[in-house]
Amino acid sequence: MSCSTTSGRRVRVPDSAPPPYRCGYVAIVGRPSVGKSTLMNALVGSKISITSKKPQTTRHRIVGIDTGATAQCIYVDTPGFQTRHRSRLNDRLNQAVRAALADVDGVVLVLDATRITEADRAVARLLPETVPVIAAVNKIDLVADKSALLPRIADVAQLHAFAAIVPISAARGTQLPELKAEIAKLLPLSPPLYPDGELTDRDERFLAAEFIREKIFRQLGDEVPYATTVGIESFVVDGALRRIHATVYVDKTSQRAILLGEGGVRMKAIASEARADMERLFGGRVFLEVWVRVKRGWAATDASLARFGY
Ligand SMILES: Nc1nc2c(ncn2[C@@H]2O[C@H](COP(=O)(O)OP(=O)(O)OP(=O)(O)O)[C@@H](O)[C@H]2O)c(=O)[nH]1
Ligand SMILES: [Mg+2]
Repeated sequence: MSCSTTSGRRVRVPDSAPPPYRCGYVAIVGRPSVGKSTLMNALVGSKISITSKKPQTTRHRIVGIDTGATAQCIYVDTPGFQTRHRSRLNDRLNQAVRAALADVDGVVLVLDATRITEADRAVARLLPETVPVIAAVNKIDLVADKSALLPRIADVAQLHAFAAIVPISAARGTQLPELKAEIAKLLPLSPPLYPDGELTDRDERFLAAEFIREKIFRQLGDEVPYATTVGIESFVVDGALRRIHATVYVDKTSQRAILLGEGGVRMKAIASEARADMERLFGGRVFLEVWVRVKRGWAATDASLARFGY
């Protein structure tokens, strides 16, 4: 290799060529609530995918892009694979998981270090034989007695012929560099597919709707979040300000009342938290107006689900 000096003379630089660049797609799969979206956000270093304590928070395939000096990894976050409750929406979510597994260079199966369940075994059965899979055993911060991790990892090894098993804490960032190093080994040689700085394939409209849905999942009880979807009526960029009008659709009048809260206080709190997330990610001020409408049976037919982007 030669390079110019400030004096203009060319000198030989003795070091070897830089490592070749790697780039590829990696699907993040697992049963509901194991921490898939938390992990993707931590790997990308930005909040792209919404998270909550409630299972089935994620309803879409969402790409998060991590661009480094030697590799670009394009993560595909997926809905939790649901084995317990059959519904049209759940069937769609499961289809999204299967589709995400079809065309990737590698897979990260996320598991919960505190328990391996039948639902984990069901997801493991979906894993393709031809694509390498890494097991990320998450939430190790919840395992006080670290000696309990060894038998757990032995259980995990029974699920599939993994390329690697890495205990991590996505929430704390523990062992994520080790996980990233294992993931990078799975990527094919390729120039980056996305420009540096691009974080996701989703647009701000989609992310705005998701942030509202996250606050509903976090602030409300067990019923309403699952009866809810969010549509963006208008999204206008006005200089540095974004003016966003959103509608939250619920299935029943009673759910509308719960969502609004007395005098609309609950909806106000939801909108204000969602707006803060939007301002952080979009890097500018947001004016957000949210309406709540009853749309009976929005999740009951394939046609209606498709209209809401599922
Ligand atoms: N203690 C602990 N909690 C975690 C960790 N990772 C995720 N969580 C929590 O686990 C819950 C579920 O996280 P999500 O990232 O939404 O899980 P998910 O697998 O994407 O869930 P679905 O999209 O619903 O399938 C949230 O309350 C997270 O804060 C971790 O490493 N440690
Ligand atoms: Mg998720």
